Parts: sequence; structure tokens; C-alpha cells
Amino acid sequence: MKQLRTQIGIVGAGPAGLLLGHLLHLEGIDSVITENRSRQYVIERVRAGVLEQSTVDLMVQSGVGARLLKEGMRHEGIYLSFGGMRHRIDMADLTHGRAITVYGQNEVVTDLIDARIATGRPLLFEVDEVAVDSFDTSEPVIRFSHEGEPHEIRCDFIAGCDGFHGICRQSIRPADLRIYERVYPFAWLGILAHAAPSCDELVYSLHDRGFALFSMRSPSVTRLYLQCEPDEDLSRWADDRIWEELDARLSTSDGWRPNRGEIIQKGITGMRSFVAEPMRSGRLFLAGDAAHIVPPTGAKGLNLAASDVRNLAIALVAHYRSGCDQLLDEYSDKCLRRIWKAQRFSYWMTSMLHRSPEANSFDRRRQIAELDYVTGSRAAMTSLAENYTGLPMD
Ligand code: RFL
Ligand code: PHB
Repeated sequence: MKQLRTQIGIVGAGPAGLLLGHLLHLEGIDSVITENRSRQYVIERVRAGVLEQSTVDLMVQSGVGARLLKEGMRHEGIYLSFGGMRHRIDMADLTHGRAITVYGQNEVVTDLIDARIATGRPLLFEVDEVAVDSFDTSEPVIRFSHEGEPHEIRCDFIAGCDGFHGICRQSIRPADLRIYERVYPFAWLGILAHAAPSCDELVYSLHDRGFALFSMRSPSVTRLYLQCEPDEDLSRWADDRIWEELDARLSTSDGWRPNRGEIIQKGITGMRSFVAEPMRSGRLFLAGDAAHIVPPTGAKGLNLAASDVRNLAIALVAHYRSGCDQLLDEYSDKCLRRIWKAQRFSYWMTSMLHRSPEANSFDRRRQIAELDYVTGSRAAMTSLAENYTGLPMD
């Protein structure tokens, strides 16, 4: 058995775990990051694309923003499309200059892994049989096996950054957690295509055949999503059928539609809202998707992971610098206020833009009226813009 000792044991090397390890490193706090997947898998997993202004600011201020500033695509507006017309929301104008940046989660994770490796601090991929224990004592433990050898990390605190399916939240006694959840009766079929984006900004579209989203990853790669059935069989979606459906749902009467190109990735994403409260049990702190999930329509998941670990890092620094645990005690409540606002926004965007099988003709007319209002009222557009570009982290 190999024994290790660290200050913070971090489970999961997604955006939450890696960014936390980085922020702690900057403050001279030691950590070990354990990840059950391979480095390549973690980097190649296709997920988020939209960073809020404050996530960009956090990356830049903490010294991992150089490539993001160079390659990220700053977007000052988005389009809402319905009835064959695209309506632009000028987010920067409505929010005194705030914007979003399109930069793939793959790139964020790549930059954070590079930064971690440069510090020489441990980051262990492909660990197995991970378990967390004794977090109700002053010396919690993480156990796992790595390269065939059992390991034990003793630490001051555990950060559960192991995503929705991870083991950290599941290790907390059910009686100590309150769970809030909604599962939506639809999913997203997402593709990446080698095609130059035909529009400079994202297009969220509601069509009678369902939701569609036009996004991008680079000047030569388009990212597109279609609302589909929750149990959709990907093998039923030949490339031609995907393009026809995207054309039907996205093309507008001014002749705009997405450019086509070779499809290089396809996947289905379920839609769920989920919150576990509190985000702490003893010396185990949950952050990111381990504690909460939002449907992707609001583009909030990765950004919430960033704001959680920012709060956690600040609280841990206070603990080590001044022996004061007030911020650790306030961590869950502080995060949850922002999380619930993002839940509200993501739920609202999702219900405004998807065709629900439960909706009747009244609901469909009301949805169009909602879009008509949101794209016509400066007050409504301002509310959308301030939420989409991100509410303050403090
Ligand atoms: P992650 O990214 O799931 O990372 C958790 C890590 O923990 C590992 N793990 C374990 N490690 C050790 N031991 C165990 N027992 C473990 N179990 C699991 C996992 O392998 C993984 O590496 O969670 P984190 O760090 O909290 O980050 C959250 C974000 O990944 C997520 O919220 C976003 O991807 C959500 N999301 C979006 N968020 C945005 O902010 N903007 C977007 O535009 C956006 N678009 C999206 C999205 C998510 C999507 N999918 C596929 C779910 C679009 C899509 C399609
Ligand atoms: C993406 O580019 O993957 C993306 C963009 C906006 C969303 C969700 C995903 O709301």
C-alpha cells in the first residue's frame, strides 16, 4: 500500500478539479488530483463551449488564459430564431460591455492539465476503485488503486469534483443531503462538423419540429445540436438526415442556414436539472457537476463549476492563512445562491426553446409570445443578457 499525505485531496480532473488544484497551487496549498479516466479521454470528451465573462476573467487572472485570449472567440451577441427570423440580442450593449467567449471545454482542460504538469504537483490519471472515507474526522482519506498498486491519501479536506456520476456525492449519507431534480422529456443530439461557421454568433432556434442550436468551435469547425427523444438511437441518424433536420429547424427566410461539412463527432446528451444540498459533509466539499446539473440550454454548467471552486479556494486559503473557517462554513450557501439563479435561467431557456411532448396548442402559442416579448422588450433582453453573460461571482 502506497501512502500519500496532502492538504487537499481532489477527486476528478474535469474543469472543477483542475481549476481548484491550480488556484490552490497559486496560494502555495498542496493537492493531489485523482482521475479515473485517461488524460486523452478527459481532453477529447466533447462538451461545453461557452465561457462567461467572469470565467474568462478567472482564467486570465490566474495565469491560464493566454491561449484562451488568443484563440477564444469573443461574442457580444446571440440570436434567438423563431418563425423563420433571427433576432439578435446585443448582450454587450445591454450589459455595459459584457460578453461570452466561445472556447471548447477540451481547450480549457488542456490548458489546465498543462499548467498542472508544469507545477510538478501530482495528477494521477486512470485510477481505479476510488473511495472517500473518514470525512467526518479531521483526517479524511481517499483510497484507490493506480498501476495495480493500492494507494491511500490522507488529507485535511477532500474536494469532490468527480462530476454527476462520481462517487463523492454518493458517499454522503442520503439522510444528510436534500436532492432537487427535474428530468426533461427530450435530449440533444450534438455534432461537430468540419464546416466554417456561417454566422458569427450562436443561434438558438425554436421550430415546430423542435429546438436546434448553431454554435462553433473555431473558424473551421461548426457545433450543432438538435432536440431529440431522450432514448434516441444514434444509429437512426445518418448524416443526411441530421443535415436535413438542421436545415429545417435553423434556416431562416433571409436564406441563412448552417454550412455543411464532414461530421467528425456525434453524441446524445440527456437534459436534467439537479441540485444536492448542502454541498458539504464534514471535510468533504462538493463542487461542479458533482453537486448540480443544469440543462445545457443556458450554457452554465462549466461556468458554475468555475465559480464553485473559486469560492472553495478562497475559503481554504482563509483556513490555512488565518485559521478562520467562516468561509468554509458559508461555502455551500454562498454557492447555492448563484447555482439556483443559474438553475432558474437554464430551466427558463430550456422551456422557452423546446417543444415538450406534454405541451398543448396553448403552450405552443404562449412560447412564441414569450420569444416575441424577449426579443422585443429591452427590459426582457437585458435580463436574458445579464444571465447569459453571467451573474457576478461575488
Ligand atoms: P466533469 O467535467 O464531469 O469532470 C468530473 C471528472 O471526474 C472524473 N471522475 C472520477 N475521477 C476519479 N474517481 C472517480 N470515481 C470519478 N468519477 C468521475 C470524470 O472522469 C471527470 O473527468 O465535471 P466538472 O469538473 O464539475 O465540470 C462540469 C462541466 O463538465 C459541465 O458542467 C459542462 O460540460 C456542462 N456543459 C456546458 N457548460 C457550460 O458552462 N457551457 C456550455 O456551453 C455547456 N455546454 C455542457 C454543454 C455539457 C454537455 N454535455 C455533454 C453534458 C454541452 C454539452 C453537450
Ligand atoms: C456548445 O457550443 O457546445 C454550446 C453552446 C451553447 C449552449 C450549449 C452548448 O447553450
